[in-house]
Amino acid sequence: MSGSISSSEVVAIGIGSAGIRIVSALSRETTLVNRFAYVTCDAADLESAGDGDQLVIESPLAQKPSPSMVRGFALPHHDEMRRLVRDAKVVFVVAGLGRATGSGLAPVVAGLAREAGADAVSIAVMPFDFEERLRFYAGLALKRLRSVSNGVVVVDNGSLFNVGSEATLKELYEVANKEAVKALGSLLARQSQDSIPVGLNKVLGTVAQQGYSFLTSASSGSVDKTEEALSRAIIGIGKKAQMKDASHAVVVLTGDASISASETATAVRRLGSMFGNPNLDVEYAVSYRSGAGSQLQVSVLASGFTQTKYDTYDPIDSILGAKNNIDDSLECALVEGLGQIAPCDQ
Ligand SMILES: Nc1nc2c(ncn2[C@@H]2O[C@H](COP(=O)(O)OP(=O)(O)OP(=O)(O)O)[C@@H](O)[C@H]2O)c(=O)[nH]1
Ligand SMILES: [Mg+2]
Repeated sequence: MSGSISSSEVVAIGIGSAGIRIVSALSRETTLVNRFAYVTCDAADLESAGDGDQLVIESPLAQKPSPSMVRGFALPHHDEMRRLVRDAKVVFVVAGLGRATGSGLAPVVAGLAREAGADAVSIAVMPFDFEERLRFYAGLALKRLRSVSNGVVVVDNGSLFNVGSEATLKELYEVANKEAVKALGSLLARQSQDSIPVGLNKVLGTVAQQGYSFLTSASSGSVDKTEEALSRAIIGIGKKAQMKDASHAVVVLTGDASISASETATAVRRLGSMFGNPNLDVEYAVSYRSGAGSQLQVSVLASGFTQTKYDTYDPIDSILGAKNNIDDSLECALVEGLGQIAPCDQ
């Protein structure tokens, strides 16, 4: 990992529909990232895009492509993608996995960022539990991302609760994005009067552990708000990984100016026992927000999870194990003879 980092060299790139929505919202929240870019196969995704560079990779097909087909279409655009990461020290690559664009391109962009000398931190939004048919590609893409990135942070749509089952998908996305962006924004905050930030180097040090990191958050306004928000924030991790595998964590408390030193100390102390690892290495940060009322928001970034439920999303992997190279053999699917096919309107 790099030494001290100046903020002008931190880039966040949103890929595909989910990635673009999250990075657009993050561009209004973070004070640490100052270059943003958006990459997609679907120009409609850019309607929501914030400021920053935009790259549309046109699909020559009418049918829905697969992730490897998207990688094929993107081959002529590698130089444009390299331009997006030029001079970056750290590149955050944000994508929802399981469909074509994010699964196909997030590993390409992370790989190019690393080749260009940057630290690549990928933020992978994993499918909701009801999106079972997306699991296969999501599992493959996650493994690919892990192999090309310095660190992979999982934001698990499946661990969301507090959302009524009658909510529409759009409402679910909005809730998920608000949580993810609040958590990311509080991690990626610069020193200011109203925050004691964790600092980019500690975030990088936390995610650069073996395996995967999870980013979660929750809030509470009860009398026991620190305890309650903490346990609600991390409960979802236990559904996808072994809690005790956590080796490093960063906890950010966001609330009004009344967050006390003892609340912070409680959070730091409790986290190790909640994960079942008394040696958990915990960093913490506090962010004061006016208008937070009595609500305390807790964001937790925990790392060191070498085995996750996502390992089983690719069923072939459980059979072949290390010998499984299915996605490598489909690295880029080029649609042969496409140039010769006459368009239908002739
Ligand atoms: N949290 C969150 N998840 C989303 C959002 N949009 C999509 N997802 C999830 O992200 C995963 C990938 O979906 P998309 O981002 O729509 O897919 P894409 O990368 O644009 O791929 P294609 O449109 O098929 O080319 C799925 O599991 C979606 O449920 C969003 O705004 N927020
Ligand atoms: Mg899309």
